[in-house]
Amino acid sequence: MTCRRGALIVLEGVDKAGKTTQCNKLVQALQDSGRQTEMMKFPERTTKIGQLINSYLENKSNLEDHTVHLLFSANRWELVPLMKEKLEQGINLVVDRYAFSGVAFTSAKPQGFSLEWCMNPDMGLPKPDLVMFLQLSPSEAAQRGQFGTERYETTVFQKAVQQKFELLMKDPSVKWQVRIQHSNH
Ligand code: 2DT
Repeated sequence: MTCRRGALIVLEGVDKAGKTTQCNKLVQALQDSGRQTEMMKFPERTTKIGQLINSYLENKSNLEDHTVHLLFSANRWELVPLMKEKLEQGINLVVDRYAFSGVAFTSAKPQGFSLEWCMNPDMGLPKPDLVMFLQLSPSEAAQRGQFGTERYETTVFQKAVQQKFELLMKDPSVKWQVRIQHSNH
C-alpha cells in the first residue's frame, strides 16, 4: 500500500510568541481531523548533543559560538533519520523551531556571523512544506512580562533575532506564513 508523505510544518518566532501553545493546537486539530500527526521540538534536549546544548542554554556551561551553532545543527541532523521515517509513513510533523532559529539566533550575536556561514551546516535538511512565523507586537511582548533566565532571553537580543528572521522571510524558496499574535491566542 502506498501512502502520501506526511507534511513537515515548522513554527518559528521570537521567544514568548506562543510557539509551543500553537504547536499543540495544530497537532490537536490535525489529529481531530483524522490525520496522523506528531510534534517535534528543536533543540531536542534529551540526546547527548541536546544535553550539551541544554547546559549551555541554562548558563551552566560556556561553549564557543561557532561550536554551539554546529551543535544545534548536529542536533537536527541526528534526528533526520527519524523525521524521514515518520514522513514516509505518512505522519505529519509539527516542529517547534528548526534551522531558521539556528540562523536567526547565531547571526544576531554581536560577533557578526554571516547568514551564509550560519545556513551552511543545515543545507540538505528535510525541507518544510510550510513555515509559520508567529510575530509578537512589542506591546503584546511587554504584556507577557519578564523573560526567563535562559541565555538569549533579553529584549535587546530578541529584537536582533526578530530582524534576522525578517531577512530570512525574504527567501522565496521557503513557504512562509506570518501570523500576528494577539491576546488570548
Ligand atoms: P526553546 O526555548 O524553544 O527550547 O529554545 N536556538 C534554537 C538556537 O540558538 N539555535 C537553534 O538552532 C535552535 C533550534 C532559541 C531554546 C533557545 O535556543 C535557541 C532559543
